[in-house]
Amino acid sequence: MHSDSVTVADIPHQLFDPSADHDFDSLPNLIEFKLGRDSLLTDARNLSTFGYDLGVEYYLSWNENAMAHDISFGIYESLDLNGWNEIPQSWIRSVPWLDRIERNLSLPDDKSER
Ligand SMILES: [Ca+2]
Repeated sequence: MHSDSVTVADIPHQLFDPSADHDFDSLPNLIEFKLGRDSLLTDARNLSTFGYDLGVEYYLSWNENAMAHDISFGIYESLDLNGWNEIPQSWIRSVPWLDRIERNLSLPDDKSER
């Protein structure tokens, strides 16, 4: 009998442990799920785009799984790698797509512009 529903038996056992990294790409299953990656495929490249528009702003862009709304994480900044401050979520622009959420953070080159 064929069914379109997914049961626990259909999920590979390697995915049950949120801290496991069975594809050895240094991303635990929980992070892979949040970022919409395949936990069984070594695909840790191109997780995000970081760049700098000369004299304008720094930017960071990444995608998240639209269904992983119960997992959140923060973006932190530091001037000396000792003290860290979380960047307010209000600074992150979110664009919802059908299967993912595109997140974009832009920081002005001159922080006085914030
Ligand atoms: Ca992994």
